[in-house]
Amino acid sequence: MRLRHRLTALAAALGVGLALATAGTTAASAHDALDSTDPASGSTVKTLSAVTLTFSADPLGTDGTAVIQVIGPDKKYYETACPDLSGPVASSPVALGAAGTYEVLWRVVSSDGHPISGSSTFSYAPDGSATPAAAGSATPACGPAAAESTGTPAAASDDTGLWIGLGIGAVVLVGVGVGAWALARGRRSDG
Ligand SMILES: [Cu+2]
Repeated sequence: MRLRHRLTALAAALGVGLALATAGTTAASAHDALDSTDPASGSTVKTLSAVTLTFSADPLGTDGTAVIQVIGPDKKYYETACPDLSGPVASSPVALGAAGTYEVLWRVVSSDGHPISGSSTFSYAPDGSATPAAAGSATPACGPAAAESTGTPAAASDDTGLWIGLGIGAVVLVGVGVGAWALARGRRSDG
């Protein structure tokens, strides 16, 4: 009898913990996702007039919340304006400089109201001298100077909700488990 009570309490505690962890996962997955980038991450282009990001839903607002920065091999900024948002597409004009590896940093407000961000790289290999190299700018044309321009994938912040959910679930699981154990122990000493 007593053992069955304890097992029932333990099963209930596990259920509550799992339910909370699952709730956290569901909330996190409501963020919009980046479906594609142009240029594609890791690709090489000969010419480029814009960087375009396509999301799984429409990002919110145009009032400075959407940022795309394009950083050249010389660490200068080569985007020439903030992105235009059109449905799920955010597109920024660029004028690239020297050949080399360029990093794209982006941040938008997901349609669920949460900021999401990420980065990718592409290579620029212009064909001869057909396109004059732009000078770039020491300061970004769009958004604040990037503290995250060292290549740290900001996309990791997408998972914050998931980890908070799992953390809360684990804490509750332990708490309820300890409570159930104490309760079962109390009953045992009563009997
Ligand atoms: Cu979200």
